[in-house]
Parts: sequence; structure tokens; C-alpha cells
Amino acid sequence: MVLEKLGSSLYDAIKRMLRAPTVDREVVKTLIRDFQRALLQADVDVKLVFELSKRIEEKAFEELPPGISRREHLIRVIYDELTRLVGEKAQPLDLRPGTQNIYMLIGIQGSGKTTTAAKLARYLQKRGFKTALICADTFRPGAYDQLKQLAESIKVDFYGDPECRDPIEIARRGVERFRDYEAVIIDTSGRHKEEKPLLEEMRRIAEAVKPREVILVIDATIGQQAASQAKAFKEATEIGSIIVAKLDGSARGGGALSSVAATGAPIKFIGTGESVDDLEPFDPPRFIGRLLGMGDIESLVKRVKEAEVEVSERDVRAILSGKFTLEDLYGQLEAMRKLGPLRRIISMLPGFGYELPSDVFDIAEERLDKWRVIIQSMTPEERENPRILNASRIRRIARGSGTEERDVRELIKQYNAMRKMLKQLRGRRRLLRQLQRFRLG
Ligand SMILES: Nc1nc2c(ncn2[C@@H]2O[C@H](COP(=O)(O)OP(=O)(O)OP(=O)(O)O)[C@@H](O)[C@H]2O)c(=O)[nH]1
Ligand SMILES: [Mg+2]
Repeated sequence: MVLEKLGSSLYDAIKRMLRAPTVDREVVKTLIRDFQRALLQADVDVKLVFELSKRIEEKAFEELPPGISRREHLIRVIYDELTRLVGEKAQPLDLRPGTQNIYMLIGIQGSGKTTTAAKLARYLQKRGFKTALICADTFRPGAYDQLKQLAESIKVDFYGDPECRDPIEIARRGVERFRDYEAVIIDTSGRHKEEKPLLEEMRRIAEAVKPREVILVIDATIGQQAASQAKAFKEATEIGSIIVAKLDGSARGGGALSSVAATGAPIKFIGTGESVDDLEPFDPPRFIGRLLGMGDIESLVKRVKEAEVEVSERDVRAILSGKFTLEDLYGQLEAMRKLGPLRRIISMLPGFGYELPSDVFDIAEERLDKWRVIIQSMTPEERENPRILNASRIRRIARGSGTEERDVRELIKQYNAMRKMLKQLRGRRRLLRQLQRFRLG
């Protein structure tokens, strides 16, 4: 996961807020202070951190829309503000199918251009676009071989000329050769840290090949220093977009993302590893949701209130603690029913999503009534140790409770499924932690 440390610090701060008995000014202040510390540690610009803090503080105690709790409101505010910090909404690559779309990658030395060129080629080819790579890096020895090998490994057509010293000439020839391709990606040579020669070369090649987009590859490890590159770049070209590479394992990635976003230059992809598959479209709301480990926060937020109303911490405890016999089931049927909405929350948390069977906890009212009678017809021994329920006992219980044998069998089956489920849940300490975030104040 990218920016793991930032994500977990922010998440911890939110967790504390959710667990506070009431959300008052003191709680919000603490939350903001925790956020500030986490963001500054990720190298986010002080000014941006300050602005974010101010907005959260202002909005936290806005009048609540009807039917929305303070906690829910705060989660929304936090989520919106963090999303805004990295760019609001996803901005897809400008790609017009059926035409030749040329993408030119530029960036300072070692920023990740060549790797990213291959990643992007793979990404587009996988989506069905006829794709090719061109090596217009005539500066670094080995650049040609590096891209050629990458192109071969992902089976993308490639053009380059190790004999030729003129990048513009190579770019021109490559573009000509790949005339009927939909995505043609040009890798260029890395420049020194100054922005001027970088932008100059960009202009010269761009003039010659008329790219659909010029893409600046920024190394996330430089943190908020990315701002000046992004700013100069944005001013130099209308058709510029940005890929932030090396976001994996970079503690300063938050600084890179936020400072680039602040310039208004669109971040279209992020690089999240060294392999050709480690490229993903950058989608700020989704990114923040994942950063916070909250899955789909939009849906989650909708459920917070539901959980607040319907599931008390006592219920959760009752369900998740202690042994679970039919005797317990009897006392817990009601609480169990309330797991319905809770289950939907659990299913939205990453890592648990699809493991929960959908119907184990959905129990209809009438079945509950029936089960109550059935359990009452059992001996204490049977309730304590349902394993002893053999055919003749089941027959007796059905008769005694005025139900069918299959009702009794169904109850036993359901009980066993629940028991298994709960055993798994108890084993998941992380889940317990997640559940506690939703406890009631
Ligand atoms: N961890 C990680 N490493 C990356 C990523 N992108 C690139 N790298 C590594 O960064 C180093 C430089 O990558 P290149 O693609 O060669 O960079 P470049 O900008 O083409 O370099 P020059 O052509 O010399 O300017 C290589 O070791 C890559 O494996 C990424 O997203 N994550
Ligand atoms: Mg390169």
C-alpha cells in the first residue's frame, strides 16, 4: 500500500474521533492536531496543511443537514478535504480511439520516465488500444536497450535507433512508422534538475510530433519540491499532465501529490512499484478512501448513522464475546438480528468484504418466533451442547414445540453457521478494532 504510514496515522486520528463519547470542539481540535502532524510528516506543504485545518475546523460545526449525525458529517468533511488536497476528481488520459494519440514523457534524470513509458504502454495495450513505444533518449547509454527489453517483455511494438543522435529525428520516424497505432508513447532523455532545458527539449520534440499530451514524470520521493517542477510545466504547456512515480515506499509522497495538485496540473496516474503492472489511474476520492483503509467511504458514510441507531456496543460485545451455545443464541437472537446493518458495514471494510455470507445474519421475525419455541422445548443439556441432538431428540423437540422436524434441523444448521462465523470474527482482531470505531458514544 502506498503511503502506508500517512494512511494509518490519519486513520488512527479518525478512529479516536469516532470513539469519543461526543464530538465537541475539543475532539475536533485533537483530530486536527493529529492530522497536522501526520501530513507534515508526509512532507505536505505547511500552507496546505494550515488551509485544510482551517476548513475542517470551520465546517465541523456547521448546521447539520436533517438526518445526519455529527460524526457522519465530520467524516464527510474530512474525506472531502483530504480528497481536495490531492485534486478532487479523476482526470482521465486524453485518448481519442481510432486516431493516433501521441504521448511524450519528459522528466528530470532518473524520475522514472522509461519505466513509466513501459507501464503506460502495458496499461493501454491491455485496454485494447494498438500501442507502440519509441525511444527518443539519445543521451543515456543503455536507454535504447532498456526500453527495447521492456517493450519486448510486454509485447509492445518498439522503435529506436541507437546510431542516431537526434531525438527529434527519431521521434519523427517512429511516429511515422506507427501511423496507424492508437497510442504511441515516446520516452525522452532525462534532464538535470533545472527546469529550463527540460521544457526546452519538450517544446522542440512537441513541435515536431504534435503530441496529444505531454506527460511530466515526477519522482514522489522529492516530496513538496515537486511543486516547482509542476508549476513551471503547467505554465509551459496546455496539454500537460503528470504521472507521480515511485509513490510506493516514499514517505514524502503525500507532499508530492498535494503540492502538484495545488498547482492545478492534473495527476493522471501514479506509479506504485518497479514492475510494469504497477501503474494505476489516479482517482482522488478512491485514493483517499483506500489511504484511510475505509473502502468505499461514500457508502460507508451512509451507513454510519444506521449503525449508530441500530447497533449498540453492548450488542456487538454480546455477539462477539463468550462461547456461543443455543442457550446464548436464545438470548442473543435479537442482537443477532441487528447485525444485519452492521454486516453491511463490515462488508465495506477492506479485507473483509466478500468473506461474509450474505444471509447468515438476516433472520426474519417469524422464524425467530419459531426458534424461540423450539429452543424452549429443548432440555438444558441440549441447549448447552447441541451436538447431542440426534434424530430421535429432534423428533421429540419438533413435537413438543408444535413445529416440523425440518424447522428444528434448520435452526441447528443456522446455529452452526453462526457459530462458525463468530469464531472467525473473533479471530480477527483487526475486525474487532474496526467494529469499535462504530461504537456508540
Ligand atoms: N519503487 C519504484 N521504483 C520505480 C518506479 N518507477 C521507476 N522506478 C525505478 O526508478 C529507477 C529509474 O527509473 P527509469 O525509468 O530508468 O527512470 P528515467 O527517468 O527513465 O531515468 P533516465 O532515463 O536516466 O533519466 C529504476 O530503478 C526504476 O526501477 C516506481 O513507481 N516505484
Ligand atoms: Mg530513461
